Amino acid sequence: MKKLTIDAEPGEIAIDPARTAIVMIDMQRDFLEPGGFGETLGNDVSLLAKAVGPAKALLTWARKLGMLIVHTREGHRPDMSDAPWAKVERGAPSMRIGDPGAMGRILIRGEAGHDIIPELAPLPGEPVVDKPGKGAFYATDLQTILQNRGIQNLIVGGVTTEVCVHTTVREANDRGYRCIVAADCCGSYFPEFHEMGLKMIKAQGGIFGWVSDSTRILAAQDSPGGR
Ligand code: C5J
Repeated sequence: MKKLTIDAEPGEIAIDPARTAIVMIDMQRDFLEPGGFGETLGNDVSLLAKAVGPAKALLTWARKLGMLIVHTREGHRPDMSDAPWAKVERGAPSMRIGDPGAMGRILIRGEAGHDIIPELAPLPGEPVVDKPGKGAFYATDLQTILQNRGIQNLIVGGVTTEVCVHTTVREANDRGYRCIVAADCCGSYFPEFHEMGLKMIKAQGGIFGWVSDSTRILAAQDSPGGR
C-alpha cells in the first residue's frame, strides 16, 4: 500500500495506511439528536451536525484505502452495573442515565439512542467498541484490536472534541500511537472548547498529536516514507 503525507499542524506527518486506523468516537443518536443524553444536559445538539458530512467523507476515503475503521459508542449495561454512581448523579440534567427518554433509556446499550447515527453507520466487519467511560481505551478491547492489526497511527473524529475525543487521544498518545485529529470531523456543544481542545493537542510541538481536517487528509500525497 502507498504511504501518504498529510498536511497537519504542528507539521506534516507521513503514514502507512495499512498501519493507520480511523477511530470514530461516539457518533450516536444520544449525542447528535434531540431527546438524547446531550440534550438532557441542556446542550444544543444541532451544533454537532456540521461534523457529520466531513466524517462521512473521511470514512468513505478510508474504506477505499482498505484502512481499519473502528467506531465507538459510550453507554452502559441495561442493569447499569458498569455506570459509576458518581457519573449518574452528576449535574442537574432533565433526565439521568438510564431514565426512559424519547429514544429509549438514556445512554443504555441496545436502546435506539445508543445507536450510531444512520449517516455514519458502521459497515459489516468494522469493529464497534462499547465504552463505559469517556476514553475509548478504558475498560474496552480497543488496544487489542489495534495491536492485532499492527496499527501505529490513529485518525480520530467524533464527538465531543473536548470530552471523549480528547480523552481518547490522550490515552492513545500515552500508549504510543501517533494521533491525527480531523478537526472538521469533530464537534462540541461549546465551539470555544472545540477550538481550545484542538489547540491543546497540537501545541508544544504536538504534545498529544497532530491536527488536520478532512480536506487535507483526503488530499494526502503519496510519500516515499511513512509508518
Ligand atoms: C460526553 C462524549 N460529552 N462522547 N461524551 O459526555 O464526548
